[in-house]
Amino acid sequence: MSTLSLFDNFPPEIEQLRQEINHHNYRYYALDDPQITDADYDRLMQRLRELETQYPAAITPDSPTQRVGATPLSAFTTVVHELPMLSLDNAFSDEDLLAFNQRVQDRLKITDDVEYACELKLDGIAVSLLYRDGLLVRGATRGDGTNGEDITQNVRTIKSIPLRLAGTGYPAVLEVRGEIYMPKAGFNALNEKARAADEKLFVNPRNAAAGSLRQLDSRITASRPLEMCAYSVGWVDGGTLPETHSGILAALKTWGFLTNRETQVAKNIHEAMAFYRQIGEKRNELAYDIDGIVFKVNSRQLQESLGFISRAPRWAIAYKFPAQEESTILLDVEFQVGRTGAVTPVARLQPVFVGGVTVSNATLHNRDEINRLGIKIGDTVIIRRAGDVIPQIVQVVETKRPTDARAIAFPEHCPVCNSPVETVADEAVARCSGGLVCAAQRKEAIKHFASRKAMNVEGLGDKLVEQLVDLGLVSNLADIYALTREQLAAMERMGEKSADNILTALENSKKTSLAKFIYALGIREVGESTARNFANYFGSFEALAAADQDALQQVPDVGPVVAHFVAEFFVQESNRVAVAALRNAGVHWDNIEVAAPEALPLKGLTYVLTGTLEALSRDDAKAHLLALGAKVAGSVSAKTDYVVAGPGAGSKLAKAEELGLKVIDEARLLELLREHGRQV
Ligand code: D41
Repeated sequence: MSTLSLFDNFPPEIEQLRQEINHHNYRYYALDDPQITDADYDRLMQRLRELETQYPAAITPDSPTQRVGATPLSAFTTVVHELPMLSLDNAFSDEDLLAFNQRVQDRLKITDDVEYACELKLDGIAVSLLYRDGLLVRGATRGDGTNGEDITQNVRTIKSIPLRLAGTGYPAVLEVRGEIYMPKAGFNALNEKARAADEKLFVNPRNAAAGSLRQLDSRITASRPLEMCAYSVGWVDGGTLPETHSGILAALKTWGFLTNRETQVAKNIHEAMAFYRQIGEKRNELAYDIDGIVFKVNSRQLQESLGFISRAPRWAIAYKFPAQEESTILLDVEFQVGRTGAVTPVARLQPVFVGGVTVSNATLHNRDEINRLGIKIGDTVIIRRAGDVIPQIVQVVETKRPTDARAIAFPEHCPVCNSPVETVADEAVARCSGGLVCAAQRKEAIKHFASRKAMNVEGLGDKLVEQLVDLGLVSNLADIYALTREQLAAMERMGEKSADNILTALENSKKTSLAKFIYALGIREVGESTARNFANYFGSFEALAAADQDALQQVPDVGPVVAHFVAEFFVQESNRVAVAALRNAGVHWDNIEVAAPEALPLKGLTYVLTGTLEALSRDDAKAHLLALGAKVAGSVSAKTDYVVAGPGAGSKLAKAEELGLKVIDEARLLELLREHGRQV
């Protein structure tokens, strides 16, 4: 189908480019080990497109340029699976799993250990891909296992699915089965975009993957971040396959499929159980959602003797993890006021066990979110808690709405200080207009000021700040430096000893750095690293306070929004007064000598810090490097110039060595910093 006849006379570069691109796809997806940059890959694709525009007759359906179809379908046609796609039996406890192993041994009449292939159970959509002579000819959903839908046009757009198999030795007919899923990062980005455009959000990555595959227009599917991971084979003809399941997965990898890299072979059910726990612990850190572990008897011969029972194989089982979604009831909505006055609706829920913890609150973000969900008090709602993120309400079960469900009234006045709540056009957030008149905003401002990364007043925690503000002992930032031993000792759960400790901590906090002081002020959108950039750029507080918006935007990573908030902060008389009061109370720092940015000695160099540093904290090491003009990145890539590796450095160091990057230790870093006049 793809071979050209002898009479065709196209430049050989076309076929060479296709082979080169397919090779890089294989390196990228199957091996997870790219050899070229994305930009170089794009250039190869661009060149191939140019040539194909020049020689349209040379275009073949398996050319890497031909992933997206131009004509939308009017409906999906039905596919009858040649071999039914089976389902999986579930286990919910160690006992269930041991009972499964026992059944396997009993059926096989053995007492020896059974070897299991252990795979992550990806939470996506099961699909079948049919290859004839190495060419992808059909893609279908699992459907009910017997009948699925033909989604060939859509699966072709997924770059981890080879249009033409790589390597050699594949059967003439090969049906590959696997899961199409959307990685968490892609899902979040997709929903972020939908939120900005005021469109309906996807409930979870699985629904997003399903919705993306259900598109009649494959151009939409192509725009969605989907991946496919191969986990078994179906119909096979004209060839043989390895004797074990793990062998089949290895073969699929050589043919260009992405296979899950966490997969392991356990020599018995106990090792399998240990694998379940090990993955359970890092479930949240994985780049994609999983809902359990699938254990498969590794020997295909044993699989065959075990056979299957009503739609599910006797040789496989899915051991589920705790669900990340559960339904519960919305009991009430309360409104919290944050440091910047943002009024955030918080859902009070009937407690429910989800994602491994009991959840009784969830954020509702803002007024738009309430409208978007169409939620009322009394509703049954679906809560999702994926990883360590704040639990979210993702859906309302409208069919379960009680007749006395109440609408949620968004307050027009601040629930704390009664000042009007304002909404800026184009902004989803409603804010209390009370500023520092509002006790809630004052509390949050003081908590932030005292926090570890700001002024670091040890012992001045959230509860204490709340009491001090409620009693009127503290109403602005500088007031904390006027607190007396008696006042502090009289607070709940405080004694004279702790009062003294806090007084000492307050005294110690007065000596700070310019960066920490700027951060401590809690200017909107000015986080730790932005504050550090301001400090290093301006060198003194006076210079920062005097800068206009144009000058502010010269600072690395500062755009018009941040510049606006900073300028606005210094325009307000009350803020200038607050800063003066803090300096009167004795807060001080050393100014920083600023060099012209082009003169910075480490300009243009990117550092990555990994492992433990002993003399410096990682934050301080980073601050020094930034001050010298270097960039400090979180991950190692070809763009990294130096990796600073301390004891315990792991994968980043390995990657650095693989890429042949320069690696230095902490002693060398300290030397370097001193050479450039940093006091360390
Ligand atoms: O990752 C998965 N979701 C997954 C699903 C997996 N890793 N392996 C699977 N293996 C099978 C058998 C054993 C029947 C070949 C599966 C599924 N089935 C499956 N997916 C949807 C229904 C069944």
